[in-house]
Formats: sequence, structure tokens, C-alpha cells
Amino acid sequence: MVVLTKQAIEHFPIVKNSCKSPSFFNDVPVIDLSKPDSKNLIVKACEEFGFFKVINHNVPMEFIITLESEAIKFFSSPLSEKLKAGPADPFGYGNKKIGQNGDIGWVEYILLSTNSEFNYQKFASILGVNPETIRAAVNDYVSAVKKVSCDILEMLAEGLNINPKNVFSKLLMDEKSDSVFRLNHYPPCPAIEEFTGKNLIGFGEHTDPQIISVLRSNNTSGLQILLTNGHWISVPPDPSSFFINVGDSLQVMTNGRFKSVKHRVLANSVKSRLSMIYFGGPPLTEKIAPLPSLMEGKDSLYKEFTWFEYKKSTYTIRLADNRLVLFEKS
Ligand code: GA4
Repeated sequence: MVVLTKQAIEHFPIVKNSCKSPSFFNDVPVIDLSKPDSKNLIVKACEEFGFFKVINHNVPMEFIITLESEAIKFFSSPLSEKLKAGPADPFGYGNKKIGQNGDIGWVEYILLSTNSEFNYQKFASILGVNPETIRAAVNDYVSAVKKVSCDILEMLAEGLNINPKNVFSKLLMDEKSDSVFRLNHYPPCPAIEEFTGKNLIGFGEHTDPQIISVLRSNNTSGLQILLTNGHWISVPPDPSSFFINVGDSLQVMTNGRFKSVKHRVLANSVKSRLSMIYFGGPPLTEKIAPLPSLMEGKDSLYKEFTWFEYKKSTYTIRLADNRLVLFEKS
């Protein structure tokens, strides 16, 4: 990334009305996936926060480290090289620009489709390796976190007494599942405090449009979630665990019982943050609607729509905009 001048930093979004050291969320719900009775705790966490952390997930550390080290190598390459793998439209390398509607953040990233057809050639040539090496590193990691997502979604369905328990997980398992994977690198920004005295936004506030997101980061803080009391709270990093977000589609499928969690990432003035996120989505043609067994005699809060329609609308508005409101029944 470029060295920041005062003028350059002034164009970046900062956190308004924030104190410089936000409080840490020390009570993040922790779900131990090795315990079968965790299903009720998952439901509770999805209702209260739309967010929780999982431990004992069985993803081999080797998959995490291999992919992380390829990502570090990629992001350490000269900008002129990295730009050859861009722009992110939506897939590819992106630098500061998020989406197509003017959002920016102190971040560079790689956005990939989890589809087997995805072309790794550009990334591989920058790293000087065979495309199959990169494909294998991404596939090993993504297959493992997809399995974690499906296990969680099945425990969730059991916790909600839904039969069959694969109602949600089958959407991710579908060969046409429209899932994406992103690697975010937030370089340290030493100029933050000197120039602004405030917190600089790495990735602006938003909810994830898909069903479920699984995030793993290095040991650098930055992730914040918005609590229902309106306070932003920092999530202590934990490189050996995964953080799970309820996405907009799961909010709709539970008729609003679970809320998709608003989150954002703040840039760090000293350390660089690296995160990898799997966004589990349904096939494009899938109708996203509340499950009949969760309606409890109530009407659906949402108009009927397909994942394709939702995604299309998502890409026409800004990151922080409330996308679901466009699909709510008036
Ligand atoms: C947020 C969640 C995922 O990172 C993402 C993002 C996507 C993008 O970066 O292309 C979007 C954003 C995300 C929602 C609103 C639109 C689309 C950027 C943006 C401004 C890959 C996704 O699916 O939606």
C-alpha cells in the first residue's frame, strides 16, 4: 500500500464519535463443536448476537498456515504485480475500493469464487507457483470450513427442531452453491493517530448477505460487532478459533428470529491484520423465504425473492445500506 500523507488519509472514512480505545467483547459466546449439546447454545447466540466463536472445529492447522503463508507472500509483492490480479469485478485483487459504488477502506483483498472453474493463473504467476498449488491450498481450506459451516447449520436446525436437519446445510452442499471466499489484508497505518486521532475504517460497517460466514484472523484485533444496545464492541482476536456471522439470508429463513450481525474492521496503527472469510451462500435460483416450521402462525416479514435477486440488489447499493429493508413487507 502507499505511504500515507495527511491529505491522503483525510479521504478515508474514520469512526465518528468514538473513543480511541473501544471496549473488548469478553463475553463472546463460545461454542465447543465437540459437544453435541452445543445446539441450544448456537440458537441462543444467533438470537442474541448473530455472532459467536467456535472451538474444537477440527480444521487442520496445516490448512490454515499453508493458505495464510501464501496470502502473506502475495500481499508482500510489489503493488504493480498485485494489480495484475485485479481489479476485483467482483473477483480478483482489490485495493481500498470495496464493491462498485464508491466504498473505500484501509484494506487490500483477494475475492474468489469457490467454484471449481475459478482461474488461479494470475495469482499463481505473481507467487511464482503452479496454479494447482494455489487451487489446492484454497480448496483444502475452503472444504474444511464449509464442513464446519454445515455442521453448525445442522446443529442449528436441530436446536430449532427443524426436520430434516440439512435444510440450511444442503444449500451450501449444492454443487451450484454461490459461495465466495475472501482474504483481507489490513496493513498497519501508523499515521492514523498522528493525523486524525481517531480510528480509521479498514472495512466499513455492513451485514453479510449470505447464509453464514466463517472468519479466521491472525492475532491482530480490528473486528467489531454492533450490539443490540447500539454499541460497537471489539472482538478479541483468536487465531485458533473461527468467528461465525449470521447472514441476511439466514435472518430471512428464520423470519427475523436470528439477526444478521452488523460488523466492521478498524485499521491498526502498529500491526497488520490478515483475515480469511468463507461466505456460504445458496444457489442463485434458490428462493429465500422463512421456513414454514418457523412461522408459528405468523406472516412472513419478507417478500419472496431469489438469491440472484437479492445479490443483484446488494451490488447496486452502498456497503452500509440496509439491503433487507428493500425486501421487507410494508
Ligand atoms: C459484504 C460481504 C462479502 O465480503 C461480499 C462483499 C461484496 C464485495 O466486496 O464485492 C459487497 C458487500 C459484501 C455487500 C455490498 C456490496 C457487495 C461490496 C459492496 C459494496 C463479497 C459480499 O457478498 O457482500
